[in-house]
Amino acid sequence: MSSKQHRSFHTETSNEANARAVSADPSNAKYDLLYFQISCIGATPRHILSYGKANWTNRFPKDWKGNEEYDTPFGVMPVLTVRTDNEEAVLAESIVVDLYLAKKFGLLGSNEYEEQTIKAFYSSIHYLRERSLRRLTWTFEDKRKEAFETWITKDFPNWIVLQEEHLKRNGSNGHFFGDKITLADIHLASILDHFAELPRGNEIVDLFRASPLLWKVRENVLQNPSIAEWRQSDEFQSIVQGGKNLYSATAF
Ligand SMILES: N[C@@H](CCC(=O)N[C@@H](CS)C(=O)NCC(=O)O)C(=O)O
Repeated sequence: MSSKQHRSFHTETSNEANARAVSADPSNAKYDLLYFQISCIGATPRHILSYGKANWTNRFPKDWKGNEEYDTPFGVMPVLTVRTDNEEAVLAESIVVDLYLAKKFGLLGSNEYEEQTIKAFYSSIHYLRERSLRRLTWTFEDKRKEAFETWITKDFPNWIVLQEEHLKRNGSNGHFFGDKITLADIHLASILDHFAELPRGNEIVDLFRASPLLWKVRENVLQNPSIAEWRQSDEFQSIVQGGKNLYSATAF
């Protein structure tokens, strides 16, 4: 067994100092997002940080296995470091990072019911991606084609039809809940970036494109000027290419 230990949540700085860092007003904080140079889990926090016009940087691991992985609590990314002038704190796990940033940048609605409902949509979107990672993308090599057929004919269409009911009842306005961009809308646009990087991913994205209600959500997110600016950057393009390169290993 390795003697190396993963990063602890008990740090050299006090719990109170860590709390001050994560509670800092976003205008006084710098955000550092550690994640692979692919979209997948990184897409949502990157979109939120862009949306919020945050002072933020991407950090791509350079020496992950056996080294940088130990600077994370669970040996996985994303990991978000929040820095103020005097303090810094680290947050781990995608759901935690997404919800934390969404709260900081006003993407969880304007009352408790809106917040919990936006989180419900977020969770439904999240698990579509997470289950597809396990059962479609990284399934057994000899099962990939069969898995793809099942997902493209059943799992994705069923999910789309169900979400369309909710989108209609929200007024077909291109938002999952309410009348402005929320974490749920950003998460949908983000998982579509992930699917687009997969082999035959265009066929998956086309299913969503064929749903005007869902596609309108994506369009609303992409039309946000700060998000549009991020997506036009060379770094964004390098991430998309990174995803395509990685997932080409799962071609069938
Ligand atoms: N439960 C974690 C899972 C994160 C995860 O699996 N991240 C992958 C990349 S998508 C990772 O960092 N893998 C590195 C490794 O397994 O060595 C979360 O949701 O943040």
